[in-house]
Amino acid sequence: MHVSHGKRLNGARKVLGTALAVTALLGAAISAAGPAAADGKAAPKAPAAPAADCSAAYKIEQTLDGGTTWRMCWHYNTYSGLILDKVSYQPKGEAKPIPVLTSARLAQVHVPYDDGEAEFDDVTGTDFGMALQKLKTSECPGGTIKTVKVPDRGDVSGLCVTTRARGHAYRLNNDGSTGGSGKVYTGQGRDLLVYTVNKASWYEYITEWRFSSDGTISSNVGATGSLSPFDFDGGDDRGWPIGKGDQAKAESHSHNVFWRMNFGLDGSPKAKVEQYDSKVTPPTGGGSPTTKTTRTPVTKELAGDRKDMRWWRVVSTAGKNKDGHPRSYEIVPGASQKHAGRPFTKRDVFFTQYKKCEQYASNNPSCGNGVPTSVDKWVDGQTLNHPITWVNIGFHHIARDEDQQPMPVHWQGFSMAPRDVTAMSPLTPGDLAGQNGRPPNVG
Ligand SMILES: [Cu+2]
Repeated sequence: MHVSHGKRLNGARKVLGTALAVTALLGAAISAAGPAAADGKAAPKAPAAPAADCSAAYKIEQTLDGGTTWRMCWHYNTYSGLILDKVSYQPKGEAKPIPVLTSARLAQVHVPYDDGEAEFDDVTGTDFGMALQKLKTSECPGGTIKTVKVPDRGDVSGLCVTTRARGHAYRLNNDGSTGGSGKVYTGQGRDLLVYTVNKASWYEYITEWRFSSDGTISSNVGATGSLSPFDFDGGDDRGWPIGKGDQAKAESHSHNVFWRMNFGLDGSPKAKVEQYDSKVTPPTGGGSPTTKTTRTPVTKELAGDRKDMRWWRVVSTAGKNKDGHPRSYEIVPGASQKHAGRPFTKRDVFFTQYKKCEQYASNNPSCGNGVPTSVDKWVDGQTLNHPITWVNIGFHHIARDEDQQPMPVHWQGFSMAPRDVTAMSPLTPGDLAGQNGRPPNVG
């Protein structure tokens, strides 16, 4: 086990009390009362929402602009904290919710300090899940704060469900000169936001999930709270002076955040993974550059690296849109500073064949003795037909004076964008519903 708990957890004990810290150290990732056991009673039947069969307290449902409805269940675990289950998407015009994700969650926050003396797995190695923060009403503007049953801590009002404007969803000046109506079509988008704040010693992590009216899902982790007070001893090449002069150099470190997604597109765990690469060839002499895109089916487990013009998608084997195209979700990583320090941080994405005990990207507690504990080792050539998608987004944090106090939130994350989930944009105004595919000749 490479994780050195040392100074960080000493601090955590002080904050949270010995009992909590010890429970976390023993690795008791107890699922909080889940949907079925929420109150000991049978869950009421969900009305007309087959994709989210959980009791009301564990159900999230939100209709957004354009008539898009997102539905999901949630539960809570003392490692990852918030876990989303049975996420479905129902844009206007779809008779039934389209199942997208069977489950989605944070799978690690790995924090190595630059001097090599401290390295933390904040999700599995601190009190992350236990230290769910009670949210003030003002932290969940326009929304509802749900109560979370945290093992050994009781009820915490810590899950915010709200909506937020995201600006322009689309705009089209359907110019009369090109045969259009001369009308301007435009819409402002809204997102469903679901988030919690978990404390990991001095840091506080905001885990945010965002579901857009256009079918996009994003997750971002925002780090705030305080810099570690025990790490003000960074040298010139490993820290940054914080405070007067250069007496105290806050030690630089990375936050390598991992997510784990179990897709369930169209209700099936079976899916295909594809990698796309585009190669640009500059013109020889006159003419213009050309670009060729190739599709590589990912038939076996993969540890993947990002590259310009490379992307991946998870493709449904169970459903097609009304154009006859298989539904898929594309993985869209955000800005990342990949950390080369560990085999599991060296790669940007992993696609592994589903195995129940493989839950955390590193320091995985649930596979038992002798089984490798990190995601890189699970990529061992198995055929991929029930892929689990892992995304790693890194941030090298060189502190700055502004990080005190509290530290402004720094965000890192990724998106999953719908690709051919619907035959047209789910937000297409009724007037334009006929404009699918090659336009008719215009005079
Ligand atoms: Cu940091």
